[in-house]
Amino acid sequence: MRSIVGDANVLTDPDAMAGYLTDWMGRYHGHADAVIRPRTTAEVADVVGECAAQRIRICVQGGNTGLVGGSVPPPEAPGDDGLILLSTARMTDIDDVDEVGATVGAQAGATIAAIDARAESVGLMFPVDLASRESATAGGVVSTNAGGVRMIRHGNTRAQILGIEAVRADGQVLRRWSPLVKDNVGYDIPGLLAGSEGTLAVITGVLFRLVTAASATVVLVAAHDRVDDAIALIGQAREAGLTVEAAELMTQAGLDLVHEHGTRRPVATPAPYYLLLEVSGAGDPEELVVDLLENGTGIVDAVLEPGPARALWEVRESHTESIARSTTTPVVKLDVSFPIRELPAAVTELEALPGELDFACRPILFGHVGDGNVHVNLLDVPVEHTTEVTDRVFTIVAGHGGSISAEHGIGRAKTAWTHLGRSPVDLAAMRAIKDALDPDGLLNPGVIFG
Ligand code: 2HG
Ligand code: ZN
Repeated sequence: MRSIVGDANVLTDPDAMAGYLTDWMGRYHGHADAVIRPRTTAEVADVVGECAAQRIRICVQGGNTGLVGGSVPPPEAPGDDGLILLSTARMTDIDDVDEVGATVGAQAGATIAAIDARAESVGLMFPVDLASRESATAGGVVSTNAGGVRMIRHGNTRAQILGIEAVRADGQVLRRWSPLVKDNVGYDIPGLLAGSEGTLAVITGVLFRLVTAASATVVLVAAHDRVDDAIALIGQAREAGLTVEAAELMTQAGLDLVHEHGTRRPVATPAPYYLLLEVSGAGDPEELVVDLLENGTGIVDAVLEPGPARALWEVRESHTESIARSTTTPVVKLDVSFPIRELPAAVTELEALPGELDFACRPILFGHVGDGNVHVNLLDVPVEHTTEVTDRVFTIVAGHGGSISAEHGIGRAKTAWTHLGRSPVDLAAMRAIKDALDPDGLLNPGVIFG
């Protein structure tokens, strides 16, 4: 490994490796024999080829901001073969933007913020955005098929991929790198690698499509007594002729928590539910928004600001960190989704859940509600009750025809529950793909399949 990436990029000292072997929440901890930091695709290919020859397992890590343990290696188990952590931290190159085709190529370790800044420098926008933008990477958002706050407008990460470069488990480089938006020659391998969580190949580069940002946006936060009214405002905005750029639900409990950690309250009147909407529209969207707020059902208070309205977004985006700082035990974080029509009943059931448990815990619900996505965060859950509480949430999810993973993936956290979302035949097809592309099971062992 030292001869491939250089001495300085093979870490074996426990202190130097520590940050790579745990996630930032401190929930997942693993073991690796070394952390390897390649700079180029050729180096990744040599590293993976060497690992294949020696049957050494590989855990791939980008920004390590995933929330299901997918980028942290498994704990050491007796009899295990060797395992390296392959970090893409040094693979940060971003190509010049193709302004005519509206595409940009990036190495796997380039951050979302850096790719977006490159797009912005020519008046375009990277269509995936999320609170962890300064750390999350191209390879990471593709591996997890990240959703984020712009999904309602531009689709998930899979929808932004035109080409991909990845190193297969045997060390061969697979490069499908074409700006063609219509190109149906056989299987959609870039689409398959999106959401594969490092289990099928090591993504080294991605060719993304870019979009034109809305010329003027308005951000509003509306306080509601009823969750169904909050959700209905999204449809009312569309009916008013506005384009919905983002739609996020928050609750009083979430706002209280972020306020305790220094974020200002968006409106003066407290209410159980808040909807943050970012909208655009031809002409003057602000006029339409004023009408919307006057006519919207059940609005008890509201505020609006011209985009980007970072202070309003800060209220929403500081949830994850405030939760991490406040919980007394590792937070139980369950990223789930529901059909839109089921959302009001599902949110009510999720909020009632702590009252049915024989231990105390604090629920904080928020998320990309326009996509049916709710981030269920349960704070202070005694560690021994993690599985029980997860089961209870997933029972509610299954009861409403939802998904146990909306956008974070399966990682190590949800492997025991994939049967709730996929049939045995479907799971067997996934297993067959895994076995075909990684027959020795060297890539991200323990992720998705357990
Ligand atoms: C977000 O939407 C992320 O901010 C994190 O997906 C969600 O912390 C969470 O549960
Ligand atoms: Zn999210």
